[in-house]
Amino acid sequence: MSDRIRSWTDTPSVPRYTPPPGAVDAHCHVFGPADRFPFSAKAKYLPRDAGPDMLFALRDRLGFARNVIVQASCHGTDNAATLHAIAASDGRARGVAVVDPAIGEAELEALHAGGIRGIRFNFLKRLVDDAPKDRFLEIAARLPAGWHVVVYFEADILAELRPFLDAIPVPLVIDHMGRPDVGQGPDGPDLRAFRALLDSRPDIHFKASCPDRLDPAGAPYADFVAAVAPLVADYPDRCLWGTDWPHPNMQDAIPDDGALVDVIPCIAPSAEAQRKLLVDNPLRLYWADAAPAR
Ligand code: 0GY
Repeated sequence: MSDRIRSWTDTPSVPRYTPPPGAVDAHCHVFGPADRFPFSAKAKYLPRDAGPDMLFALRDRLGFARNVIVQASCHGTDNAATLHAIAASDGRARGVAVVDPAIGEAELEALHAGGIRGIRFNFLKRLVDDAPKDRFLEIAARLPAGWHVVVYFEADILAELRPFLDAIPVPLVIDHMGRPDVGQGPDGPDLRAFRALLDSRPDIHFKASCPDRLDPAGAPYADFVAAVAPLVADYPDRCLWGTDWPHPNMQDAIPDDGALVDVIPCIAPSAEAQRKLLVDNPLRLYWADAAPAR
């Protein structure tokens, strides 16, 4: 058997919580299949195949309608696996690409036609060798209309990143709220700094996601809920949610996707907050041109 890593469970529980019609899992990935879509020579981890059939089966099991597929770092800047999954989704997936900042206009247009609506800048040193801020700013300035930038960073570099983030001329989506230490509580320094970022401009969204990465105590993720629920309450039109399936690099603490879904009503208690988090906000960012039926 392959020694490539498996970071997901094949037997997630069915959640007790039922998402509203049209709900979007706005942060997930596909891996391969590697015989068709080889991993990058610079990949920092080599996962087993987790292709679109598996993703869409999970989507249905968890009660979601759509996916936003984020290009995983193990595929580098070759977005073919992500585009393949979007093409297989029957209009129910869109995506976020990772591109070489030197990418040409025709390639960007081809990504748009393939369902891509944003690009991701990854600042995690364990995932990427290089995050050239000056070149990122250049490409951010020439994205197709309606696109945004997704940024992945950890809380300890937020202050250093602020001038860069402030200079990005398109809307931002911050992965996993910039990975705050949720053990500090909702008023701890990490979330205070993150709120200051949100308050600095109105076009920053965040993914209220990844209790499994942020709360080592595990389900029901009490520290995560205590820290994140106030953020969702205070910024109801700026939050997204995602499973993060197939949970890259989580092979030592594989989460139960059903338990992750059951966190949603704890961070977004009302039906209105859930609809914004799961339907209205992601549709505005990813399906603005399509106005899909709920
Ligand atoms: C995530 C997290 C991780 C990995 C990637 O692109 C990736 O490989 O995003 C991680 O290891 O923290 O949220 O998808």
